[in-house]
Amino acid sequence: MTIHDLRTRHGDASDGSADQVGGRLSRVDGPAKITGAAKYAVEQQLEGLAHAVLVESTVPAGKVRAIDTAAAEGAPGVLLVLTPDTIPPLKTASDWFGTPPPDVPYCPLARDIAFSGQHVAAVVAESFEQAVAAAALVKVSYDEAPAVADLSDPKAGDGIAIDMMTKEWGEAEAAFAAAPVRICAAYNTPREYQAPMEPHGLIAAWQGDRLTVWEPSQWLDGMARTYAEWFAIPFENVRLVSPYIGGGFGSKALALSHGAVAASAAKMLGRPVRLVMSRPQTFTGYGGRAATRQTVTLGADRDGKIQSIVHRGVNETSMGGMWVEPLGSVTSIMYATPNFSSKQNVVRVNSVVPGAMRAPGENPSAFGIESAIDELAYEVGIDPLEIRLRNYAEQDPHARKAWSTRQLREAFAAGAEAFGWARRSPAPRSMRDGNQLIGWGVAAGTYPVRRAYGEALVRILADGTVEVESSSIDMGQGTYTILAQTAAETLGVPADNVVVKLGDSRFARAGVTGGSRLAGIMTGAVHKAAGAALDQLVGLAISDPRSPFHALQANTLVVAGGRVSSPRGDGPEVSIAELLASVGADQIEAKGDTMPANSTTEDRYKAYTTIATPLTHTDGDYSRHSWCAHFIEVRVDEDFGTVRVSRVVSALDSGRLYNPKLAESQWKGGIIMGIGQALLEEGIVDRRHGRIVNNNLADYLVPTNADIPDIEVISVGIPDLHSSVLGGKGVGELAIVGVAPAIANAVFHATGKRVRDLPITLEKLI
Ligand code: MCN
Ligand code: MOS
Repeated sequence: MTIHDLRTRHGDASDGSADQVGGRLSRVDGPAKITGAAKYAVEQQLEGLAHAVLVESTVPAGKVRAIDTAAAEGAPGVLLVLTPDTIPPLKTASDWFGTPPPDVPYCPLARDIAFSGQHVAAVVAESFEQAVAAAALVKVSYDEAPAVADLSDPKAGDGIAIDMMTKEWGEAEAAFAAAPVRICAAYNTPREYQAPMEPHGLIAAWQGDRLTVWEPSQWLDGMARTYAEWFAIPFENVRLVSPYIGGGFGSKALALSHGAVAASAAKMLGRPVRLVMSRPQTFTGYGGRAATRQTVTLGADRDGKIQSIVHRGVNETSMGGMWVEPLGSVTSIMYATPNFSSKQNVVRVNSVVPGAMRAPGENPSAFGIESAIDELAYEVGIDPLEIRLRNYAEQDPHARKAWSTRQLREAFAAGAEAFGWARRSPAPRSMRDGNQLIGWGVAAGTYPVRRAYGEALVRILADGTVEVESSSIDMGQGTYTILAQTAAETLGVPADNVVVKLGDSRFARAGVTGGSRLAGIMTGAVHKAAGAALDQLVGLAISDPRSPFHALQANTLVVAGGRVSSPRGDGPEVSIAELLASVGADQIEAKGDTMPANSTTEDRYKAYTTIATPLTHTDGDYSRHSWCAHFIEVRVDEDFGTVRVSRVVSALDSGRLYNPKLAESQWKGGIIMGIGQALLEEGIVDRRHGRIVNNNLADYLVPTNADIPDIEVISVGIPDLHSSVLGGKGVGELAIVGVAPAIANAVFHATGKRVRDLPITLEKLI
């Protein structure tokens, strides 16, 4: 099977060998990680390394009155104490759209406090322990001001209307008023945190006006641009290195103020500086998922057909920054409705600006609409799966365009079959096992196909091995592996002979790894670069008089298993290494990218260092999304109200899968995170101090093995060439979407109690 041959059953080309796209090759970076050979950013051993530790505000609002650094400066090993007064001013950098910044200085240490945990000072010392000890001696006094702790603070108000988010068609309010069946409920999600295993941190080192930063990064080119702008040096002078990343989940795409502090300290000292956040600091160093509130009202016929959806959403943002969590994103596309209205506000609170966390927008959006349609199902007495099919959207109801592919019906069918949904007894509290109430819930999920551009370099070396280079990254999704497969298949070499090098901003450019777009972009770019390298190789073999194929006068050759031969098998057969040796070439190198042909250098810089990309998911004639259906069983202890997820079957449409083994792993990871969101995760705010109290992995609960049952994932995708070069759609974020409502729906089925506030903890059930 070739790369152009898309006869893959349900996009799951498990018949493909590991050397091909679609094969189940195990992670090629796995052995390095397991044996400890993989070096993470802050593990670099550099001569003269100094250690920085941050001092953070203990009040949520007000001004720093004074910082007494005397004791810290006199402490053993201390090299430098940085405060807003002693750190040299930087330039303000542009935002991620590349908007030209205001010409005002930027200070990464704050005098004006907008949240508890804001960086106010930093201590740099010879050793990490000395820096920690001295940081404790820095005395900061504040003029405290009243703070808005969170969304439920009476001072929070209704917030600011984000008109851009308004989506409306028909007469939603009137149709709701006229509908025979009406559902109206509020759904809330708390602050949640990415909590990757590897905390934020970096090493910064200067050589003259050149800066090297070893830092875990989901976006080398974007972060390099920010560092360059802060320090007013050319983009080319910044090198970001991030070959291995211990998870990001959205939290590692941007250069943050702690990075500016470390790079400033390194510059001042003329020594490399390492700064690693403590686990508590990671909770305020970058914002987690914003807390959200939604009201969903559904007007329907008695047979469950939706006539109107009115949706209002609110998310929290910070005092100075703007984060919009698009709450109407699933609401507006999942079901067909003639009348629709969705609006959103944001409310400013004294917190760090919230940020991207696996499926921002879609995730809380699905909790609202997928809970509400379940409520409607019980109201009209129709099976929750059947009601979803009755309201199936045959085209994108908002964009009014055909779906590129939407295998959601197939997902419902395959999931229901594997789960045994037909055996469900409809009434709440009607299924039990001893004192455990059993509940079966279903919910759908979706994530848009975000597309952008990518670039790759492919090099065939003299010994026949192949190198692939890209400044894109692998934080655990499988980029190394799928790019090795793509190059192997395109060139006709074993995947074992391909070395993929990622995570260095000096390599061929790539944009942000966010929005589940990297696999589609980079398989396309590598396919193109490898195709160009293959053309060069075959061209040489045919045209060079020294080549064993020269006399054949063939117009093409076949490369398979790393060996070159004529299509009819009538000539010589040599290895790639032998061919290169015969023509005296020590390597072949080709770059490939997916940018439009006439792109300028400026276009490229913009495409890779900003997110101002013109390729929306509804560009052209189609609306492109991945889809899924989750079927979940819970067991609720009738006496204690404890909820356990005992079975998960999910059927998912991500188009063609580049590597089913890795896609399944991604999907399961998303589902596990969804189980955490449903039952455990919640940033608890101490309203007196505007502080997250459970800012550590003992108190901020994430699921462990004992919380997770067997999870069955089924691929129902078909190749979607409107979505990517090779026919895949997004995988990374899809599966978290819809898990929490499926669990809430299962809990209702088990107990008769509807929980509309995540997480579903036992006190909400008894
Ligand atoms: N894949 C596939 N077939 C497809 C698409 C993808 O087999 N059609 C597989 C590949 O192994 C690919 C992976 O799925 O490497 C993810 O591809 P994609 O959906 O394009 O997502 P990205 O590579 O852009 O990864 C980012 C995405 C996001 S946005 C978050 S958040 C997230 C996620 O991936 N964070 C993760 N998955 C994560 N997984 C780990 N281990 N750690 C994180 O921090
Ligand atoms: Mo993912 S939250 O888009 O990095």
